[in-house]
Amino acid sequence: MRFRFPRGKIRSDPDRKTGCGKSATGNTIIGRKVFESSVSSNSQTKQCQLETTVKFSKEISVINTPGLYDNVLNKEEIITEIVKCVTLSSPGPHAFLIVIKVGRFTEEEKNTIKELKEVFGEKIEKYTMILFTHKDQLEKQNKTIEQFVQNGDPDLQSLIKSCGNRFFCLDNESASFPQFRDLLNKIEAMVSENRGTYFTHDMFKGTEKHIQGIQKQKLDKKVKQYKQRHKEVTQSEWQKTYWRLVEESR
Ligand SMILES: Nc1nc2c(ncn2[C@@H]2O[C@H](COP(=O)(O)OP(=O)(O)OP(=O)(O)O)[C@@H](O)[C@H]2O)c(=O)[nH]1
Ligand SMILES: [Mg+2]
Repeated sequence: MRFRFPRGKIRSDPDRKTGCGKSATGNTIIGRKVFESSVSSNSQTKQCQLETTVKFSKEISVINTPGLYDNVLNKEEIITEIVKCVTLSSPGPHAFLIVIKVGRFTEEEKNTIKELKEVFGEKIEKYTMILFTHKDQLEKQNKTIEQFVQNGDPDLQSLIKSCGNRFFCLDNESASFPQFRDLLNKIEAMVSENRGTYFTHDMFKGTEKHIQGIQKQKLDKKVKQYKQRHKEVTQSEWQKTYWRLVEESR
């Protein structure tokens, strides 16, 4: 599937005062400010970025992406970046986190899982969790996230339901170790439910189609030439190179 939106113009989003906190969430998980996160009425993150940390003797990689409803990039550019993120996490991600700011669930966000399924296929639901940010704002109202969800928007409830009722709420402003540990436990519970499997390419036909659109033959040729010239490359070097070749093949 290919998405087409008029190019060049910033789509105005009256709801967008700042981002929902994707980059800030990435920083909380990594434990350092590695992703640019700021208050802005225009979308800040335009490219995927992979960062890795080691916690509890485990290597944790986080890939930050632009928002699905970014108001600077067009839809095709966003989908390309998000598809790229799945390849960056080769052999595949264990978890997708859909980040939503507490108290702000826009019309566009209601379609999130539908759009992700169109690109990545039905199985993505098994690997997805809803991650709310701005827990501090909820606490000011003496509300728990469970209360917020129970008394909240039915569309939000059905989004959570479609993701196996998995959700978590973070305060990125005062990112603490217990929050990180609890989030990691929740993600690991989902990984166990999936018996440790990661989300792989053959699970999503839409992505394959998308990549085919990027002149697959031209790409295959470039990959072959590169591999002939470079016999030993590390996985992270290869991930970077692969996407450079994808860009060159467009
Ligand atoms: N109070 C509070 N502020 C937060 C929280 N999470 C994020 N923010 C703030 O919200 C603003 C936007 O956060 P970002 O992480 O840049 O949002 P984003 O989703 O990455 O935005 P784009 O990359 O532009 O799509 C920043 O000023 C963050 O400091 C939170 O849990 N509590
Ligand atoms: Mg960002």
